[in-house]
Amino acid sequence: MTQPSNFKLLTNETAIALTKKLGLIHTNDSLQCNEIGDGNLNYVFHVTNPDTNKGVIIKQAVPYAKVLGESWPLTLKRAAIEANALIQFGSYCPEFVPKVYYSDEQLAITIMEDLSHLKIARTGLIDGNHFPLLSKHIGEFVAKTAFYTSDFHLEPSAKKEVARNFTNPELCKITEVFIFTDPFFEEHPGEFELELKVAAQTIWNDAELILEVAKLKQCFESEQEALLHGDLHTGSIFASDIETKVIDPEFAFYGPVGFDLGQYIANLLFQAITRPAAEKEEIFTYLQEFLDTFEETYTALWNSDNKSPYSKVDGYLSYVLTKFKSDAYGFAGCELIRRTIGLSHVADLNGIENKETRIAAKTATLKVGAYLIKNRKELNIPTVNEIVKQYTLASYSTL
Ligand code: SR1
Ligand code: MG
Repeated sequence: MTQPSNFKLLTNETAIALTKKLGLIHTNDSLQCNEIGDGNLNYVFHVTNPDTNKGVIIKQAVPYAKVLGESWPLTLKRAAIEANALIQFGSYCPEFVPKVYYSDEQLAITIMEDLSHLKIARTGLIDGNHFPLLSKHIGEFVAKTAFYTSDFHLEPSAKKEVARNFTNPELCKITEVFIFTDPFFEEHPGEFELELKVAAQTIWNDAELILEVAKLKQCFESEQEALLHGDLHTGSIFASDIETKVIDPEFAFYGPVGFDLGQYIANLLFQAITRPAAEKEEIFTYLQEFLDTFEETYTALWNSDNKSPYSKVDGYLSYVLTKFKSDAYGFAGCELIRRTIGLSHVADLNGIENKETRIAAKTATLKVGAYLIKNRKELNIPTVNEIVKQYTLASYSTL
């Protein structure tokens, strides 16, 4: 594989040397470094001063997708896209993204704020931690980034310029293949347990569903509504009970707003599906708070900062919000299905040790996913709540 001539993989030693050279941690003493990357694509070095506990994170992309192996070459430009997206998002809501200290396009490196005092939201939710502000923060984050990067706020030519800088075909291709295509065709099987074959076949043979997925894929590929994070699942969010930070926007591109909304919704739904009945309610509160905050924040920005000559036209805002939400439920359905019978499974489901319970949870996930896709235009959170309860009860009662 050809690599850019200046590209060199970091080691713990060179990561420390770079941190010292840039003066990012003031010390005369020795620094420590661990490679902590557990994601699908990159290496992540955590450099710290053990005396003060001050640290930085150095993220380095490699010229292929780690999870797929060297046979899937992948642009190093994604590191620059990620750094630029963090900077852009930080200009709208600095409280919700890590600070970027340094980036090097040749080495595909971004050095950023150490967030190790926080927990990855997916892990925290699985462990039963409570994040009372998480959904309010993410709702505000998506509303602000979606509004400020759209044609409603930017001059159309300025927006096209930003969109050009965030053209991200290789990372979009991962989504197009692994979320919108492979899980829906029998001839492109993903990874899943044999016991799910019948449920998977139900998806592949559902002509109505497949047509709706085709429409959602078309929406993802062709609509340039706003600059998206592009991979806003709960593994891309650090949280505590008071703080929330969105990380990893290497999939950032101009796309449909519902995609970011839908990713977050789906990844909360894994929790709603897998939790015992009494603990599901908390997740539905998160979902409702998320959409409420998104809508309130977006509406306030629309009323104060919308530059479109049509902004005051009766029904226009409502039309836009309704479209975002129906796209969101559809995209959420695709995400639920791909994390179950496609690539890149989630710990919420795979971490269920008892096989029968795990298969029941995955079967319910597939059914909820298909329902969201087909009924996306009529949905709201209370209805989704009912559907999740019905399908989880039905799947578990067949045990
Ligand atoms: C090949 S990368 C697999 C998945 O990991 C990322 O987080 C995205 O969700 C992608 O689809
Ligand atoms: Mg990621």
